[in-house]
Amino acid sequence: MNRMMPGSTSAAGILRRAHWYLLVLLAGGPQWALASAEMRTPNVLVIIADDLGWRDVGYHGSEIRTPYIDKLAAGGVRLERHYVYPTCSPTRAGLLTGRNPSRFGILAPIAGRSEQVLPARTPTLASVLKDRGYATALTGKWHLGLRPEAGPRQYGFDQTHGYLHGQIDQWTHLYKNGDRTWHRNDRFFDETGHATDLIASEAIRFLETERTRRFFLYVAFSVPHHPVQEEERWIAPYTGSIADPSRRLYAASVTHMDAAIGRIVEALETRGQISQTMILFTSDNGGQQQYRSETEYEGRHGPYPILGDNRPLRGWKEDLYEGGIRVPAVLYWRGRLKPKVLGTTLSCLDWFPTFAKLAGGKISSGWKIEGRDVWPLVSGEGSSSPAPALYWNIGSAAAVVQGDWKLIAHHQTQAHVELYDLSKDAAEETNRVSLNPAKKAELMKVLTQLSQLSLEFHRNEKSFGAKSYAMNAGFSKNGESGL
Ligand SMILES: [Ca+2]
Repeated sequence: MNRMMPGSTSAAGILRRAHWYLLVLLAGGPQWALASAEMRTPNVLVIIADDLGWRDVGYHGSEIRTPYIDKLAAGGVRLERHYVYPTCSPTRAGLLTGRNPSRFGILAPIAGRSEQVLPARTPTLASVLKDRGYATALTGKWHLGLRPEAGPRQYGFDQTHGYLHGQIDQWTHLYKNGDRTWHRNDRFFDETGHATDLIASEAIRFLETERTRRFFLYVAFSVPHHPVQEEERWIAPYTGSIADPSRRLYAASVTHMDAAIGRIVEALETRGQISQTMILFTSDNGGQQQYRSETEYEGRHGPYPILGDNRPLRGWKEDLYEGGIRVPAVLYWRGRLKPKVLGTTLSCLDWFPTFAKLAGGKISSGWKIEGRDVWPLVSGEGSSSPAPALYWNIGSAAAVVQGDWKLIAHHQTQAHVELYDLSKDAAEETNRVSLNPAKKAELMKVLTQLSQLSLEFHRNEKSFGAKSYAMNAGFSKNGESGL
């Protein structure tokens, strides 16, 4: 008898054969379709360090040990000219929206008790991926609205954990003025542990959740931003190699974060998700030179005379020199992206359109996205459009990078202008304004054009200026948690 054999030639056999093929199709078809979809739509994991300098990673020659970040760099695409904004909130706004943060009036960190927020209903990477069926989560720093009602869940994240403000005590998780900020899903709560460990553990809990959907996980560490508070086990390895105690603490915080990143990557490997997950690692701005305050955190922390290291780049966090805005960054997708070092100009604005497109998301022209899809460039699978001119506005100054040239215009110093040829002078030592007046005029024109787009925002959204809000019991360290 050949009842289930497909080789039968009788009429009944042909029918049975058709049935057999149908069974094969039903059993194998959806799996094949899923495998195909997996190649096109990866999970997205964004890991962002806070104030990590250019030379604060092992693969850039630092004395700080970052073996797990180095492993991502060695196995992924090293982005050696990846631009961000010189402080926290602007970079996070740009990364999540693909638009210049000045379009939202976000020129500097949202601090104190400011009511400034990312405008409601702004499309974000999270909302676009959520619309594509992704599970979306944030753990760590938000910094695009300091109150729970302007937290990540209003902008496309299914779940959130961490802190809303720009900086926290790593152990108490209170903001520098004592306000509460540590929360889960918009409810303030208390959790015991170092922020680095808590953020990594939350990320791993999310990764270990059983689900059939793709995910977008945004992991925003609180370090090496001050206050740098580390246990002896992280400091001890640097006792003999770093003399300055504050730099030693800083190094310990970076290595601690690196180990946390190692835990997250290991969780992906253990669950067999590493080859289906695109990982972006970046810093939000350049390293900070030093920190001292007698009032913040009631004067408990610091002074820290030496923190980050941006060498050989010029300048620090808050500067428009390369040291403030050009940061360590890596794109990693095991088995999909070939390792390479990429010196092409990229921007944090590029990840919104790149990841959205990979996920099959649609971007409306009405969103006025300024980043570009750089997948052809990073993957080597095609040619990418030339890098557009990049624009910065930090209130006291504005800058533009076009090709190899950069112009910085200081508003508050009698229109003092600086011009640098980054191809010959990456350290920005020679101001070429008088040497090349034609290039200065060309870039001033570009800068003026790019600044016009921000005026449109300020005409329409006057209500989004920074305002102080009244003391709210919910923000007191002794107050009740919740909205
Ligand atoms: Ca920062």
